[in-house]
Amino acid sequence: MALLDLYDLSLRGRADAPAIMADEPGGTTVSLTFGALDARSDRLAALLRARGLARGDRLAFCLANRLLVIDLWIACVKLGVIVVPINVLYKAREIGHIVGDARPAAVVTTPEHAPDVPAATPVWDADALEREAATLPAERRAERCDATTPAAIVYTSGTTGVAKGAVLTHGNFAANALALCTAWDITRADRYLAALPLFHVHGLGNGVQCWLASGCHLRLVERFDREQALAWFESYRPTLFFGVPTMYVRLLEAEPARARAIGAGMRLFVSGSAPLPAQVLEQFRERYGHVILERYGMTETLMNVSNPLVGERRAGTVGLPLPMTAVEIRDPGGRAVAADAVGELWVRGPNVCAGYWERPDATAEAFVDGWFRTGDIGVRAADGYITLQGRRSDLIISGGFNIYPREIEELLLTLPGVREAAVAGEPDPARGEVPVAYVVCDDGTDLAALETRVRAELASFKVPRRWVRVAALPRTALGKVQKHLLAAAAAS
Ligand code: MCA
Ligand code: AMP
Repeated sequence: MALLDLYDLSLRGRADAPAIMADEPGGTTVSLTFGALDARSDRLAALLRARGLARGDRLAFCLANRLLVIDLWIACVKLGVIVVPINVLYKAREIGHIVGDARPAAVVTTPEHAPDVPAATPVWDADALEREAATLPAERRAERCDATTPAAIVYTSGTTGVAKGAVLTHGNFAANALALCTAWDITRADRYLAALPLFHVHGLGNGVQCWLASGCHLRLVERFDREQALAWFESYRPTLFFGVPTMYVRLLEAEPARARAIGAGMRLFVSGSAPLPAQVLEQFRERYGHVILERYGMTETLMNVSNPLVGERRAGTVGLPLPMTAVEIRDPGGRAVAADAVGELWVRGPNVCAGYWERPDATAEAFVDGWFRTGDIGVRAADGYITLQGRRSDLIISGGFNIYPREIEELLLTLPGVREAAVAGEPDPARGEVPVAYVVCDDGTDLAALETRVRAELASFKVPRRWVRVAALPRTALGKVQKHLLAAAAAS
């Protein structure tokens, strides 16, 4: 299945229908039909081609949500160019790794982030690109792509602390869109409020794909803002919202009457990327009159499991496998376990990525006989509902953003005065978890100075929220740090 054929049901089939309203840098708001959107990406594709981009080349972007990100995505799908999204919160060190690994022809970004791009890689200014594309004729010259054509390389950190690129194909995105539109009954009648960042799979792989596949209407905002979120709901009157649990915690701040009125116009609230606490689901139901639908996915697999649209949305569970995706719970030897027994989730389906970019070792480790090992631990009840119970790695998820402690620990160990360091997650009522640093350091080492260095080098959500000086790290006889004992070691 070619992804563009799916998009064309909307881009061409519904050319005169309203497609998108987007907040643009500078404060303007733009509205476009699907036909106008199609023309914009044709123009941009012509410009990218003129700049030498061809099928299989990579093009990175480091941008907050704006229309140009959508144009870039559709233009690259048309050209068979592989999109490499970069989190706008990343600093030079994190951007440098992705750019060095994916070797994009250029990074599209703003003057703010340009200095963080390695000097050898061209930087294309987003505003200039948009202006120049607008001067070109809108003529469709698309490549013939198929399900196996790579569409994106999305970086996701491994346990090594070094991010790996998951190669997601046209077929992966199409399968994900069809599964979600079917499971959640997304149609052209929907109105989707898009507040998730477009540089991650939740916003890009679910939001944008469901919108283009269904032909519904999308309202794009630059980022989720707790002060403005309610006003967006009231003025746009969406029917559909996808969010991370932190967004739902923030939405609970609404006055009951306001929340009820917003809920009355909504059809479906979906949560994912991190566990949704059962009490948040319950408080949200009381306040908005909706049971949030929780689902489970990964960058490497897009969406795997979802609570049902019709039927019981069971708090604390992620529901049942999505159409076309097989899920098995297996023991460490790779054998499927019985109902209610704990094991690792293995998944297989057209949604699962082709492997890791130029990492045959990591690909071979993750895939066994066509099954992908997620690293997530869970159980399946006798009636099929799956509950996640943890992860094989010590990943921290804060506000829906992933943090690998190893990356922070490795940085800390390079700083003067630090002898040993361990980073662990601590529960947080709004963000789910936040990172805490435990350090063994020389007398006179200033923890505030360490924090300043970390803030300069890493994305803000990775900066430990608490710094604890300890005499020694708790270790096993083999020398492995026992992270679950860190808090106790600090108290003693
Ligand atoms: C957060 N910050 C941002 C952004 N988001 N800065 C710029 N642009 C953003 N988009 C920074 C702030 O500067 C601040 O840094 C810190 O993050 C917290 O921001 P705050 O305003 O206090 O917001 P919040 O109320 O805590 O909410 C944060 C958020 C954000 C909006 C929920 O965490 C977010 O957008 N999360 C979504 C992540 C996501 O899309 N994950 C999907 C991954 P400072 O602390 O320095 O002040 S894909 C995935 O996991 C799989 C596939 C799946 O299953 O979906
Ligand atoms: P990422 O690498 O950003 O794609 O993050 C994927 C990870 O997020 C998964 O492996 C899970 O550990 C976690 N995740 C996604 N959805 C959920 C959910 N609904 N509940 C708990 N964890 C989730």
